[in-house]
Amino acid sequence: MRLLVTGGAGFIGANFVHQTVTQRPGVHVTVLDKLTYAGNRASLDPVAERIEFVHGDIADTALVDRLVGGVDAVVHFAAESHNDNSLADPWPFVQTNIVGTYSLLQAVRRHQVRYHHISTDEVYGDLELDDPKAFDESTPYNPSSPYSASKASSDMLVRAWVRSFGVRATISNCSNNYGPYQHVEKFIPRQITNLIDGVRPRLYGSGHQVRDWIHVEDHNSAVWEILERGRIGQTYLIGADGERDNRSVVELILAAFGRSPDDFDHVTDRPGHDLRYAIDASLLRTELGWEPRYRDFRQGLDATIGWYRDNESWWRPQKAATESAYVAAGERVL
Ligand code: NAD
Ligand code: TDX
Repeated sequence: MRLLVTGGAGFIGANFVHQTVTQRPGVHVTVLDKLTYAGNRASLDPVAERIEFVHGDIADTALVDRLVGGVDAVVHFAAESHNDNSLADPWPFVQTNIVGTYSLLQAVRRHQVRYHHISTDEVYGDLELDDPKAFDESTPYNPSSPYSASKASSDMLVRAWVRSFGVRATISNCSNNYGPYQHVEKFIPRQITNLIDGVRPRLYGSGHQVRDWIHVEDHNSAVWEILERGRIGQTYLIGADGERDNRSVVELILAAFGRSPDDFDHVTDRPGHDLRYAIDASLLRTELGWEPRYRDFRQGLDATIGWYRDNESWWRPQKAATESAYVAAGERVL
C-alpha cells in the first residue's frame, strides 16, 4: 500500500508516521508538509530513511495532483491547528484548512483515491459542565473559533464530495491529544517546558474548562481502524473517556515536578473560550472494535513529561518565540 500523509512533520502526523513505519512495514509512506512554524523535520528523523518527504503546500494543486496520482490512499492531517493563532490572524486557517482540503478533495476525486480526513471535536462547539450527553456523530455543528469554523468547513466539503462526486472518504473527529512531539504553544507541553525552565504554569481564566484527553497513539490506532474498515461516507468520533478540567491537569504536572498544587498563574482568558468538550466514541468501539491502550492519564502524562525532559533539543528552538508571541497577543498575569 502507498500512503500519502499530509502534515506528517506536525505533532499527530509525525506520531502516525512513526507508528505506521514500525507496525506496518508493507506501507510506503510519502509525507507532504509545508514545514510551517508548527512543522519540524526533526520529528521524522527516527524514520527518515524509510519514508519519502516532500516539502510543499497542500494548496499547490499541481503538486497535490501528482502526489495523489501515485498513491492508494491519503490521510490528511495538515492544518493550522492552534485556536489562539486563529484569533490573532484567521487567514492562514481559511487558506490551509479550507482551500487546502479542497485541493486534496479535487485530486482524490480525479484519481479515485481513498481519503481519510482528520478533524476535531471542536466543530461541535462546547457543552455545559453538567450536560449528561457527550458529542456523538449526530451532534449538530456549532463551531466557536476561526480554527474550529475552518475545520467544520473542511468537514462539510468532504461530505459534499462523497455525496456529489462519489469520493471514497471517511472523517474522524477526535478530542484533545497529548504525547511526544507536540508544539510548545499547546497547553500541556507549554506548562511542562515552563516548569523545566523554572517558570510557573499559566492557566487561562479560572481553569475550570474541561478537555477530553487522549494519547496520540490511541488517536492514530483509531485512524488505522477507520482507514481499513470504516464505512465510506461515515464520520467516527474518537475519544478515550479522558475528561479533566485544566486546573487539575496543571496540578498533576506540578506534582510531577514536586511543586505545590497552587504554584501557577491565572492569565487573561481566551476570547470565546469553549467550556467543555466530551466525546462518545461508542460507534468506533462497537462497529470497529477499537479500544484505547492508554487508560491511565497520569501515567501517560508522566511519560510525556519524561519525553520533554529527554528531548530539550527538539523543543528549545521554539520556546522563546512562542512565549514572546503570547505576550505580544496581550497575555498578562491576572
Ligand atoms: P500541528 O500544528 O502540530 O501540525 C500541523 C502540520 O501541518 C505541520 O507539520 C505543518 O507544517 C503542516 N502544514 C500546515 N499547513 C500546511 C500546508 N498548507 N501544506 C502542507 N502542510 C501544512 O497539528 P496537530 O496537532 O498535529 O494536528 C493535526 C491534525 O489533527 C489537524 O488537522 C488538527 O485539526 C487535528 N486535530 C488535532 C487535535 C489536537 O489535539 N492536536 C485534536 C483533534 C484533531
Ligand atoms: O497556556 C495555556 N493555558 C491554558 O489554560 C494554553 C496554551 C491553553 N490553556 C487552556 C485552553 C484550553 O481550555 O488549555 C486548554 C487546551 O488548550 P490548547 O492546547 O490550546 O487546545 P484546545 O484549544 O483545546 O484545542 C486542541 O484540541 C482540539 C488542539 O489545539 C486543536 O488542534 C484540536 O482540534
